[in-house]
Amino acid sequence: MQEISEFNLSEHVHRRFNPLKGEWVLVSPHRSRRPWQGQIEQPEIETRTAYDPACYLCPGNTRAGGAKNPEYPDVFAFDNDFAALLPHTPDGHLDDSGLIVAESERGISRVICFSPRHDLTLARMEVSAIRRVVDLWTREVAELGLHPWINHVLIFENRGEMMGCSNPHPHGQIWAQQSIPNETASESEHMSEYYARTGSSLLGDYLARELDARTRIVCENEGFVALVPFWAIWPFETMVISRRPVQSLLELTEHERDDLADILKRLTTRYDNLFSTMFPYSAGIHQAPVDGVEHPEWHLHMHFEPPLLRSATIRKFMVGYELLAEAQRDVTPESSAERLRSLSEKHYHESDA
Ligand code: H2U
Ligand code: ZN
Repeated sequence: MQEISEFNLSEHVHRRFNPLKGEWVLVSPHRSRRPWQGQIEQPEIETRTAYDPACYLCPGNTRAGGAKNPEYPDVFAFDNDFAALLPHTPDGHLDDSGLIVAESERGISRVICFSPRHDLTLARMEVSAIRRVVDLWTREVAELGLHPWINHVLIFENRGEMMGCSNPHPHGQIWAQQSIPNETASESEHMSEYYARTGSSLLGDYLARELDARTRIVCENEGFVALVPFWAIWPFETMVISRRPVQSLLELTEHERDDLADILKRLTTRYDNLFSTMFPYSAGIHQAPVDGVEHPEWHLHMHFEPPLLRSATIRKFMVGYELLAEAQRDVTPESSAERLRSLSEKHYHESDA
């Protein structure tokens, strides 16, 4: 009979708990060597030029909806021409025995161009240019939050074709709306419960433990820490957490805004360097609802959810067990953090030059 050794997170199958969402993830560390004869992704070939006359987002060009972009020098925001959320939806709801339920939803969808340069990404922009993106995000949150009927603002970026990004021009989106969507509602609930019980920030206390352990940290500066969360689902998932338990972007000091720009550049550069490719991801900023109420339980953070698994061509699929039971991962968060930590913060594009 095979002897059972002592339980060990880097060897034995286990489930990890995500206290932010109250969900579990199955970790199967022994399984990372399984053969792959399935779909191979096409790595994106970077052939972009600084200006593309056919791009809807380049300065001076006409967008798909007919509007003309200004000759913007740094960042540029506009109302999405194909908005998923609209400001003038009539109020209404439907409730048939709590079984067939619907509510009308109002919102505003914005598109944010990070740079006039068609060929750049956050990873390849100067920190001072990313700082302008941070400033614009902050302004947008402040302005959108002024609408009394807007309670939630999500800032996000889909990067790469694999993540459904429609255009390689560096850009992100903002969806501001009346309701608190599922992901934020779940985090809100768990942060509130923790705050009510302990009087402190769930993520602040979690971060203190990570800074002690140092096994899942990727990089850090005075204001922010980038780490692979203990409960990460995606192979190279990370979170960027503010050291100070601020509720939203609106509370960041000038210095912290610079620090956010700095850590975004360093983290996304490490991502690109991992497989020497423009690393695809969905990233988003989670912050307190703008519902006019104080949220001492909230702690600003950013999620990076990248699909790639072993190379630029093999991705993780969320199917079968993940869709029907719970999330599952093979490589441990600790080994992913170690790989990301060991990479250079000089972009491979610059090293080639
Ligand atoms: P994604 O690449 O993450 O899909 O974001 C691009 C958004 O830009 C998308 O929501 C909008 C699309 O509706 N868009 C415009 O508003 N105008 C355009 O001319 C092109 C794309
Ligand atoms: Zn462009």
